[in-house]
Amino acid sequence: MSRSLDLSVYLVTDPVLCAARGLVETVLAAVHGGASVVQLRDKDAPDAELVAQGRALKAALAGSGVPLIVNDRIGVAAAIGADGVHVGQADEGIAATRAALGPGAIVGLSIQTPEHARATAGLHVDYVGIGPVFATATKPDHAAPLGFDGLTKVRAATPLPAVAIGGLTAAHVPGVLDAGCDGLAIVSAICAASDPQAAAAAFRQAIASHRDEDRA
Ligand code: TZP
Ligand code: MG
Repeated sequence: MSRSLDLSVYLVTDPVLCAARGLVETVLAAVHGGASVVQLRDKDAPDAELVAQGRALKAALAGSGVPLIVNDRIGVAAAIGADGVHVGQADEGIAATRAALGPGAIVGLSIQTPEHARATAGLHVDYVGIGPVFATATKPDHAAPLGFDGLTKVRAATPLPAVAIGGLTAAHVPGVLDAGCDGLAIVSAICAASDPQAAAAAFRQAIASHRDEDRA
């Protein structure tokens, strides 16, 4: 990876939960609050629509230093000129993803088990997303929740940077960081918040406080 990646507050967008405020407005509010990565995730939108949304997001994020990552769709990520792509176990393999986007792209991979974590050895992946930590309505087809114990075990099985995902609120920051993760990936606790900027800031603040406690 050619740049340093701050996974602390990793915002994942949802088309329904961002609809009231608007996708770009919700993302910008979250970034002003301290979101450090943005993933554009929409399982249903046609490619052309997602490309248009991604281009608008990329323009809005210009100069912020916050990378834009596209969920699943490599061709869409390439068309947007996004910073990277996030794929799951059932998506295109990492080698093909990397070949399509090049060595400088950020490539993230969802993992659910210690076996998945160990299987990342030798793959050119920049970070893993581990989850779900808790059950969540945001991803109806999610695997069995890991809880913090399961999260700790999966996280321990790979040295890659890692974000946790699934049912997370700012109250879960200590548990996620103590499990060894580098950040939290969040959909509803930011996108559905009445104030996404304040919600992102609450995650940021909780992470800073917990890191300070660890240093004390
Ligand atoms: N992958 C595992 S859980 C999940 C994804 C995309 C959704 C997390 O959403 P929320 O609203 O933060 O629980
Ligand atoms: Mg996927």
